Amino acid sequence: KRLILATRNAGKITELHAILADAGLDLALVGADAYPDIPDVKETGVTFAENALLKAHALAQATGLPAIADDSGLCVEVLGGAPGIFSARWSGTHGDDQANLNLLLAQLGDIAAPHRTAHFACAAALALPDGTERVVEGRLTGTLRHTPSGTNGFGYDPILQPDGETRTCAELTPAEKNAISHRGKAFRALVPVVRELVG
Ligand code: ITT
Repeated sequence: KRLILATRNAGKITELHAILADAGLDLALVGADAYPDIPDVKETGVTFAENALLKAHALAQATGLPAIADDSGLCVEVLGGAPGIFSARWSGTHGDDQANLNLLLAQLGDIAAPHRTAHFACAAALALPDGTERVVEGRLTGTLRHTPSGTNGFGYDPILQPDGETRTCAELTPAEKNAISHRGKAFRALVPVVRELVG
């Protein structure tokens, strides 16, 4: 039995394989890259959950297989929740992690630590070809550093220091990050749902 991973983000794919490997699902995970002819999904939703469902449904419909998708981002309190669902294209170029991070740091300027609170959010969606859908969410709260630190992970990891940590997400090992991350929490919560609905 196969399960489609409806994402083309390499950082997410690496983390999802690790998170789901521990779940003991008897399913072969097939990346969306195995279906290059399926066009990119327009993320027209206004929430992480809506966009995750759009991506999961698109791949489930196109492949006839169950699909899971991740929509995620960084929500900064002092910016009213931005970049939020626009995290991947904050600088204008989709997927340019370095430019996105630099722009965000510039926007925060020298705002002091107590006002640099933020959280990563992840919506994990499952869609079946018959239209059945489920979505669960996870969060990781922390503080944004003034300068990036660490080389692990992706996206905004070098600037988010999780609450209770002295290191940024990019200084944690992949296993340490997955144990506490928004993505780890969301997909661990989705696993029993996948087991029930897909097998
Ligand atoms: P897919 O739609 O193909 O899954 P995407 O990169 O377009 O890939 P999103 O729209 O969900 O996915 O954008 C997620 C962005 O949020 C991502 O590019 C990062 O900038 C940020 N982000 C999400 N999770 C993160 C994490 O664990 N660590 C750091 N940044 C993260």
